[in-house]
Amino acid sequence: MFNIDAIHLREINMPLAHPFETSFGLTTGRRILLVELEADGLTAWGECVAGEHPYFSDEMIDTAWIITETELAPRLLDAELQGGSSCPDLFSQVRGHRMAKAAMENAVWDLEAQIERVSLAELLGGTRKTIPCGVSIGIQSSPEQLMDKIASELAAGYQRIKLKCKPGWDNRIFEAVRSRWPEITLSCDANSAYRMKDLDHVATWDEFKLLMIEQPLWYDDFYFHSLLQKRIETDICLDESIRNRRDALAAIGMQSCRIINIKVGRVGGFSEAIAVHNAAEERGIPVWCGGMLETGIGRSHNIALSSLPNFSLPGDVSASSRYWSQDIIEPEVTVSNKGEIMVPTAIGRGFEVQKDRIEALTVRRKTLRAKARVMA
Ligand code: OSB
Ligand code: MG
Repeated sequence: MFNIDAIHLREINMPLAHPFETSFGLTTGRRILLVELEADGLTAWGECVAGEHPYFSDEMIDTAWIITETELAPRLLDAELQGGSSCPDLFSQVRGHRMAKAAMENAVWDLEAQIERVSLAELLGGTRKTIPCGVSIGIQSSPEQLMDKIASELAAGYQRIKLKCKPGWDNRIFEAVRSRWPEITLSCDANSAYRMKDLDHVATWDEFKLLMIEQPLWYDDFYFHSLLQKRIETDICLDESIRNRRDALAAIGMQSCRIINIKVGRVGGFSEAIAVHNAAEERGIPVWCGGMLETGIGRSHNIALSSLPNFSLPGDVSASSRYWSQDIIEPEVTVSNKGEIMVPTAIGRGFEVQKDRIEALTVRRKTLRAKARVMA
């Protein structure tokens, strides 16, 4: 059993090395909520993946901040913790706000790994020594620019290319890519940009032999995805729709998808991410780890999660340098020329947090401390 002595919340602002465009909008820089826990002389970290706007999900950094400060932090400071797995019950009175909860819970797992003196990957039940990596490539200003990007990511060794798409940036792009690279592992992610009137159109994508089509329809839908999945051969992968294990069971049961993207923030933390992973594994559904343009803190947590056995497809977890001119961890995350990241075996997350750098990037902060505890 352990207690948390203090929680430091901060917002850091970091410009992206390259702007990232999806069907829901353009991101040029990130406003990121970081959670730092102090306990018995140890320091642990969590990163909230909520965006600058509520465009990917209904959360955003400002809602995450207020929920963390007013609801989650007081509960955590009052608690006797067994470990990260204590958090879901602790936070269950608060509905939704899964990205806020995940940042807190993941920091507790980060702490637990240090207390138990094991790697975070081992604590989560990971078995892989390396993880296979793909990249997610945003919508570009021209097809030529996209082709150049793909060429350089393939040259770097990435095992799978995922193209962000939307109406007007789809068939023409897939055709151009397939005519230059007929054999590469290729997928697409629509971030909910299509509707039922587009079904015939989406059905034409079978000819591009995509590994999967990620979240083509509404962000909160299972039923219409199941109708689409019946119409096409290509596997559908759900991202936005899967909020928890029950959603995974619903989607698998309704055959709304044949692959699941797990984002630890989207499902509310490592406990639920492991539950989704296990539910999918038991039903023969492969999973992969998604990304949310994380700094090295969230990235290191994604690497640990990706070491679980059913993360059998290349994920969106890629090198720090694709996002940041300078990351906030040491060493930065690098990818081998075979498109793999080594899973750290050191105690904890396996990457040192650069506190000086974080201080320099901080624009807002708040510290919450535990009330004096009466010794038993
Ligand atoms: O849908 O997977 C997504 C980035 C921000 C929000 C949603 C998504 C993404 C990505 C990029 O695809 C993943 C990454 O490189 O971190
Ligand atoms: Mg996605």
